Amino acid sequence: MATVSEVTYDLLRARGLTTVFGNPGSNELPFLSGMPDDFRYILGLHEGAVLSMADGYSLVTGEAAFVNLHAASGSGNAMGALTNSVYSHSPLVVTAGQQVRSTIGQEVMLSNVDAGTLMKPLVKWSSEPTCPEDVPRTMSQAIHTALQPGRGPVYVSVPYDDWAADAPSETAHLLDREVHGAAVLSENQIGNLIDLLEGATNPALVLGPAVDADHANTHAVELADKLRAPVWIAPSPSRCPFPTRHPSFRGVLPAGVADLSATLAGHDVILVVGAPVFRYHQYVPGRYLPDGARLIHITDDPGEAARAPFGQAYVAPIAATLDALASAVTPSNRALLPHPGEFPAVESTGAGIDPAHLFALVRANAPHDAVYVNESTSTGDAFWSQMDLSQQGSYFFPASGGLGFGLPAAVGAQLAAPHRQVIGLIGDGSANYGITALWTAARYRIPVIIIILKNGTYGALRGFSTILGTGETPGLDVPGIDFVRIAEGYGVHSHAVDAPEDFATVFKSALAAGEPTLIEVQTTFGQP
Ligand code: TZD
Ligand code: CA
Repeated sequence: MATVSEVTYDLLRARGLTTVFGNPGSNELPFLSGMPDDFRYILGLHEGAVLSMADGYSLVTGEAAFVNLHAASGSGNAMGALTNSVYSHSPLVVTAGQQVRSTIGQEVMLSNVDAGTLMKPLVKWSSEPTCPEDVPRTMSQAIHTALQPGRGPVYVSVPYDDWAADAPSETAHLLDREVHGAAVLSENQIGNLIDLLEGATNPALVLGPAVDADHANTHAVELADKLRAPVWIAPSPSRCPFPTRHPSFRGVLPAGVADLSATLAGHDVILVVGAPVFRYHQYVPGRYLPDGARLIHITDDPGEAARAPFGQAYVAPIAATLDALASAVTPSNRALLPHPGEFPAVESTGAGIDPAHLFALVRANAPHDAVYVNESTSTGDAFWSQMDLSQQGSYFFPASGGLGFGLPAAVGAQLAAPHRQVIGLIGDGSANYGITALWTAARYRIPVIIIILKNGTYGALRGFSTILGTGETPGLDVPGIDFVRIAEGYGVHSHAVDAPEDFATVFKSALAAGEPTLIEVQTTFGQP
């Protein structure tokens, strides 16, 4: 008779979850001791890094990823990172080891008291099975729940004495279960949307991360081309849904209410696809929409549709809907949009490299299909003005703004994408929250390139101190960090540069090296 452990591993294999991102403790050892040879364990040294590595992996594969953490303390360490996974809709199956079932109530060391509620505000679903026999079914429920539309992370706590128990014979049915989804908009609904788009004088498209996640980028281009309409990326973007050098591309919408509606002034129909309406950030009150505008919202997340404060929402799959709209809409005879001109000129004067100049050098030297994981928080405008992103899955940013995602997610993304170069663009503040992922990159020889933008400050907070009028506050600067020595301590090759030509030389050799490399770049900071 098979054990709970054996059936669970069979189930994970059947669902393609043979990579385990983890950091173990005593509660997890009985699970790990049963791990079959065709599984691989990727050790991370801090649970925030473990979670974000798994997230980066899942973002690239588009599939679920499996995480194994230690009890409440390990789970707690991962919770900050988990805030990003919620808003990136990452189907992470997060598990944690629990103390022996009969002792949890005594609150012995390492018992995860009330484990089912620990992650509740963040995860889509959370459980501790009520008995050992129900562990495989609970794990199956967790995986299918994570992957249902409105994807998101789930959590399962398993007492460690459950793994050796006999699994009921009927659990074998779990292995070949499938959960299919089929809802698409009706012909009538598509027809109404087409009428609206064709009847618009000046339509605009606003695209969000789900367009990229659902591989709908080319459908978005077709729709924009047929409508001859401008395209913005929805505010606070965590992915890039549209080619940044396409004539329709207008950049990222500002993340304040008044600024956003002012940017869309003059448009009568605004079609938002694959984004919440909206992920505002800075509080700039005002009117949600410009005069005379109607907003139509297409999302695959029922929660996004329900909580939006305005707009007509349709809950539907993104790629199928965009495809249907792009195929059915009559091409417009509005004027063609002009091709974008040259990239804005860049130069660096004095000590250090201007961030826009750095991005121009990255663009000029990196492969065209490189994957960028960005966690440099004061350089967004420079990034979007200098980069040429055209392929699906080229850009990731922490979806909830929780720092500590970027560096580990770049490592996880590179593990998932051996044929694309992954480049982490990480601020000298942000790097510290996920720095231990460097060790994982070295240990498993994951050839990611991490570029540290070292300006010695929490630049974005300096920007906010201007917006909020808070002036000079404590805790704004991070001088005196030597990332070259830190990286070498973890076993990663590293270089420090402060001149554009040196960066280009070092970057080219890193691209050729096929090994994890960190480049610390002295950058300049201009008050945003
Ligand atoms: N802690 C966590 C986990 N997430 C956060 N978002 C913050 C703190 C607050 N925070 C920001 O929102 S941006 C920022 C902090 C500390 C500065 C990051 O500095 P950086 O990048 O060096 O990475 P810039 O370009 O200098 O802003
Ligand atoms: Ca900084």
